[in-house]
Amino acid sequence: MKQPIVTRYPHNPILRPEDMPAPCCAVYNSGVVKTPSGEYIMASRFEEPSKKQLMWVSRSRDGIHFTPDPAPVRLVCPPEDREEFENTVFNYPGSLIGSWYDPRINLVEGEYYITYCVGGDYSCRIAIAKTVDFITFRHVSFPLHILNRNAVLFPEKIGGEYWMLHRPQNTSSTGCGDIWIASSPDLKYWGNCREVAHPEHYWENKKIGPAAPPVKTDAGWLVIYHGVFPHSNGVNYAGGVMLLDLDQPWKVIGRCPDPILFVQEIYEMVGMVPDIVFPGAAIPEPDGTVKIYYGAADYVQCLATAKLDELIAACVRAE
Ligand code: BMA
Repeated sequence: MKQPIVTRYPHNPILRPEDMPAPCCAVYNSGVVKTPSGEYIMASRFEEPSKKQLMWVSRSRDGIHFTPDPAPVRLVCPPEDREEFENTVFNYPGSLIGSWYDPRINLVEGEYYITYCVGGDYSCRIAIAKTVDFITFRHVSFPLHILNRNAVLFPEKIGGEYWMLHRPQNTSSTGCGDIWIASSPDLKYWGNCREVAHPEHYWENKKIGPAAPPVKTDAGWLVIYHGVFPHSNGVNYAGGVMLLDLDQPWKVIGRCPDPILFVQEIYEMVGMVPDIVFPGAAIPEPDGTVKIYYGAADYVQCLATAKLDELIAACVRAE
């Protein structure tokens, strides 16, 4: 058996419902960023007892011990888009009415953008917001039409355009869910959509979607993604890794055939939804390691680490 390239933090979970300053059913599927001053900021999916989903920010000096803010994130919208925003985010029809969830934090051209999902399975949309203080998130756009989710932004323009990986909701050339890419001149109007990758292996054969915002490396854009296996008793989520071409990010240039992170620990098996590991951030550190943040069992937030060169090698070996 191959050696695992991902190591879990031994004292996982790093954030649990009981750590939060308000009644909480679950806190998970977080996006994380490391600021230039070395602070780690985490935006988590926060489930109220009412089942309403909010976003809640926590902060840390070491990337391990996080202190939650006293209140959830405030989502605001400029007046010109407010009607569409409120109808989409606060009054949207679907199974998750009034829900905003699964935030990713994207540092794009030096500014912080949050990509997140609104609506339920049959009405989900991607939303983009911008923040400077991680207290207030200001609405930027709803890229693309409904039935898209899991968006992450590339940290810089490529060929003069912004780029976003996303997952159309359970629709694709293979009948599963694929990773797609779109580009935009301004982060508001999106198009130029094309398929990047579809499920290729058993462990991901129901669907794959972007997980962490892409990390630029000499070998290509490193993308941690999630893959879903249709188990007889539900679904199993795992994390995979692939490399995209630096100049043509719709081209896969390497992909690890095996999951790098898969359900093994009890806290990943027991929660609101069993058998889920759902990565949302990959933070490269100066010592060559990468912190991988992931939600477990739709209940708690966890941390694992890997070496950047081993993640790259795992993709390249596959070619
Ligand atoms: C997806 C999203 C994720 C969740 C996963 C497993 O559809 O809702 O937030 O972690 O299902 O339940």
